[in-house]
Amino acid sequence: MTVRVGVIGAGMIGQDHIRRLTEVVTGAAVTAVTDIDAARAAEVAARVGAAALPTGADLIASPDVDAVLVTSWGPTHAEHVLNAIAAGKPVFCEKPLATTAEDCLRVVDAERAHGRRLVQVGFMRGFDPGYRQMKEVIAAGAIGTPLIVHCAHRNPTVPESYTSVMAAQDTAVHEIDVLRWLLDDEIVTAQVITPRATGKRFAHLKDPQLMYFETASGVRIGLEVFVNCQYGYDIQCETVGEEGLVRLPDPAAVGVRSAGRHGTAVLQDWKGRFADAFDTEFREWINAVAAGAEPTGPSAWDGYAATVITDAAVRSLETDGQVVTVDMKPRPAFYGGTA
Ligand code: NAD
Ligand code: ISE
Repeated sequence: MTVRVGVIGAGMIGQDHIRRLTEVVTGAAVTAVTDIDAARAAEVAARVGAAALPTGADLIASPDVDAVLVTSWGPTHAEHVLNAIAAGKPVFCEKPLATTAEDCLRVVDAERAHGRRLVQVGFMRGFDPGYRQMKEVIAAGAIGTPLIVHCAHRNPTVPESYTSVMAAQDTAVHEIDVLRWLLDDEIVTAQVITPRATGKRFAHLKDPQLMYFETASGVRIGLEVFVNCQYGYDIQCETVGEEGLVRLPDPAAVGVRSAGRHGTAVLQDWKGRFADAFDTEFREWINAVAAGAEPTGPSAWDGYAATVITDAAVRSLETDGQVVTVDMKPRPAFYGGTA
């Protein structure tokens, strides 16, 4: 069976996922595209022989759409996801699930009322081969009980539109999601400290930022977010346990010896760094939809959790580094919890 996907939002990542669904993943076709920029929707739709539809609501209602991909701007996500749930269609929503905790909970409540999982949130790190190997090592007990995680999330530069709160909401949110999954633990406090700012940033931006998180079991996570590091896109993660440590590998790259130096290139963006993860994420999502099964990737609850944890980090940033307790509801049994 070919899964017919409708795409809401034909911007940068929407176009990359359309390419992925049409050229990389088998068993999927993109049959409809919409964007508030109608000319862009028409152009992108024409490239893959899809229909360009006027609105997200039209696309979700279309009989030619089996499953929905939401890649529009974050503040519009909740509306489209809620419409897809109301139509009973599987929906993959790029991060964030919604920009407020209240909207995330509306999605959670709607999905629970529907009675089975329809929503997958586009946190892709858990599909990366390196993170998957780290999880296997930790779960097998090979490093003993995890105690500390050291992380860095560096981007070469960001545009002027990137603001200080986005360090948590847009950037650190990936570590927040993947570390909850990696440690199988919940984050309960957040603290954000701002060291000396780099001169190579737009003046309004606090960059770099040091973020500290504590989990329910007492693991301490330290994360450097540095989005104007200049040299490349660099993701580091090391988990220290009672009996050893496990470190995320750098992506494989050829070593070059020339002019008296030996080195490897550093990737420059998330698209290259996580290309394999995105491909696997969509292969597994399409396989689940084709089988009529529930999605296995990050859930609406994970989307809610990521939002309330980033809210705590933002409150810490705005209160000069106070330790902020995460205000999370108890996890419902529907999402593997006890409430
Ligand atoms: P973008 O601005 O390039 O594209 C967004 C598109 O959505 C634009 O074409 C815009 O016109 C359209 N749009 C906005 N509101 C709409 C609506 N209501 N209906 C239809 N179309 C609408 O942005 P982007 O970089 O592609 O990011 C899109 C989403 O993907 C964001 O939520 C972002 O956080 C997420 N993202 C995730 C990752 C990741 O690593 N997983 C990376 C980049 C972006
Ligand atoms: C961007 O939105 C992403 O999702 C990238 O993975 C991240 O590295 C970047 O900082 C964000 O702005």
